[in-house]
Amino acid sequence: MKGLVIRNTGSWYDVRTDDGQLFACKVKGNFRLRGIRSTNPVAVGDIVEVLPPAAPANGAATIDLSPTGGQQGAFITDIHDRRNYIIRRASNLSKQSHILAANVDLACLVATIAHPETSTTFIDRFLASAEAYRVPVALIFNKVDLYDDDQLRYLEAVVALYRHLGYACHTVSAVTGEGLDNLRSELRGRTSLLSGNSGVGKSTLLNCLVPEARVKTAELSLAHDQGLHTTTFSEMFDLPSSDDVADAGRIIDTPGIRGFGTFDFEREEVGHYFREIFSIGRGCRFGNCTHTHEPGCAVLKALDNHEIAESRYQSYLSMLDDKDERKYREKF
Ligand SMILES: Nc1nc2c(ncn2[C@@H]2O[C@H](COP(=O)(O)OP(=O)(O)OP(=O)(O)O)[C@@H](O)[C@H]2O)c(=O)[nH]1
Ligand SMILES: [Mg+2]
Ligand SMILES: [Zn+2]
Repeated sequence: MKGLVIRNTGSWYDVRTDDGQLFACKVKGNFRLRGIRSTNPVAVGDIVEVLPPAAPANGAATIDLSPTGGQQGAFITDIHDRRNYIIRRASNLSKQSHILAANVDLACLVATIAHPETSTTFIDRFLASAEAYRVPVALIFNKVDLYDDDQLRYLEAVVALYRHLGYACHTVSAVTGEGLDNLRSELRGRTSLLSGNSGVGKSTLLNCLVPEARVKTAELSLAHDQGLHTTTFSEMFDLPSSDDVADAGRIIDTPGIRGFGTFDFEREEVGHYFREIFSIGRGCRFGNCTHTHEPGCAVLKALDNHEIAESRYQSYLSMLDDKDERKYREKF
């Protein structure tokens, strides 16, 4: 039976089959042979084959249900080919990866200018990873209700930078509801992932968009700006449809992440994942220019002329550094 993985609790996977049944599945067999070493062989968004539990021999209609309501005793026996997936490496040194979600149409990064602050390096690493996996992205700047004038000005500059690069940007507040209608239009008809640091309001936003979800969020507190890692597993929800919108889309809430680990790339490839560095870099004298010291480097020239943002270039350098670090450690 074919189904969609909608929840990964760590102990089991909830799968909704085409006929609408919910199964709490364990994984049968070894999917690790498929080229990625990941802590979770199956991810939310995967299309899988499910082996339902055997019917009780005596005909008694007792089905054990999991705490989330799925029928227990089912197995995932196969995973259909993934259109794409978003992966996160536990750390730069780790070969182990975690698949955040599979088969997504849009990866949304929820970011905040303050309470807590999302660094531009984090944003750029997320964007670079999405470029590498060819997944469209949108940036959602949340908590606009909290910002003072300086922070609002900074927000405006950040949004202008990313819009100029061609990324969709939304400024929203999960508390006042500002910007949510535009966001709903962006999500319509697509399967979207919500990612970002802990505490930026992913789950709070999800509860606004899907009121019946009622997922757990952190207690409102002004004392701490740090996230509390409230969400501990990924889960997919259907956005409510209406008379004029048949398919409002699906949205996946994920646990907050501290850093966005890197993926495998070659040094001269890093620039391919920064749109403006890629296009301006075509004018460099050397085809394998790393845009750090080479003569005739068009990127360094554009940086001097302020055609490339300093923050973007710093993020680019930080990803180059990762690569160095790994090479160094691998040697020893
Ligand atoms: N003022 C304000 N507070 C918000 C907004 N969105 C979320 N919050 C608060 O921010 C805190 C963290 O929200 P969560 O939704 O739990 O954050 P999360 O991103 O899901 O965090 P993790 O599950 O830990 O990754 C909570 O106290 C929310 O009430 C917003 O737009 N404005
Ligand atoms: Mg959460
Ligand atoms: Zn160059």
